[in-house]
Amino acid sequence: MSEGRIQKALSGFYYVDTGTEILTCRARGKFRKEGISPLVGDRVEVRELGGGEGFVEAILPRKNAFARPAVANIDQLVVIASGAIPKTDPFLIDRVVAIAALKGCDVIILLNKCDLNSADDLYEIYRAAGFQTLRVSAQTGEGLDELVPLIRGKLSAFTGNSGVGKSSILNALDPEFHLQVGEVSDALGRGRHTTRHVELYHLACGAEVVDSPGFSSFETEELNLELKHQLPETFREFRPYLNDCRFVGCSHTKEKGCAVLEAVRRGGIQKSRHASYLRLYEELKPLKDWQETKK
Ligand SMILES: Nc1nc2c(ncn2[C@@H]2O[C@H](COP(=O)(O)OP(=O)(O)OP(=O)(O)O)[C@@H](O)[C@H]2O)c(=O)[nH]1
Ligand SMILES: [Mg+2]
Ligand SMILES: [Zn+2]
Repeated sequence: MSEGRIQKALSGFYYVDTGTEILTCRARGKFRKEGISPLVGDRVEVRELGGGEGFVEAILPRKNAFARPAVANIDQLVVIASGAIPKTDPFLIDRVVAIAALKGCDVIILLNKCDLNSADDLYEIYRAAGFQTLRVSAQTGEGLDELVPLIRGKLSAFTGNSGVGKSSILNALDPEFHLQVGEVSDALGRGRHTTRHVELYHLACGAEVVDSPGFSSFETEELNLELKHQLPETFREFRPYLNDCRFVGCSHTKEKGCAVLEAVRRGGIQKSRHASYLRLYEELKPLKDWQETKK
């Protein structure tokens, strides 16, 4: 038995980096029965079969795990967005960010394509909410020197809607990289889902980054009861106000004397962030405490 880390997941195969070689592995059937899937970033025990092949026998305890993107043990999530072609809906960002907060995972907001559009609205929203927010361009290389120190020595996962330039940023960060990038050409500026699998890359600058397929629609799988119960806390800038509402159990949606709503009125909380909170609140409402949620 040897130990390694899953570097890539593709078509039912897991490519496990043992430090000396990459083994092409299948996962034991027991994982499927238990409803667990090995993830890129997982530390695993593998049984070698010879010829560079093996079986994933066990998954070692995880620091964290995400369904979207499908990764484990990351140090931070880099949420990539764009002010144009495609213009990212802040709700997409807020949703991912809430899930990351629930899992205690750090987030960086990276606004790409600043050569096309400086994304001032998004920049203001996330900077004001207290996120590390950077503007970059994969096209011109602008801002990338600020990004490098934030990802060096860490395992980051890039996520964001299709076409925002996740793969392009990796190509721009490392001249050795030639990842496939897609066109964003239809009228709605939708990406084409160019990246089709999840893979961990080692960059020359000393960063490890997982690239993954972008999302186009809202995934519901991660909306669970835990998020329902902790939703206000997952909005980091709400936290200073949460004990100041007039009513215990305030939902921060419409109550009189709600300190969160007051902060929104006074500009201490961005309207767009509270709008996302309301949308998530409504989406989570139907989840009942007795409902089993998927892991
Ligand atoms: N002008 C400009 N275009 C960019 C920039 N970054 C990426 N693009 C273009 O945007 C398109 C999509 O880029 P990708 O890197 O494939 O986007 P992605 O986020 O990896 O997309 P998926 O793999 O589908 O999730 C390509 O045509 C890129 O050339 C940028 O900073 N400026
Ligand atoms: Mg891509
Ligand atoms: Zn309140």
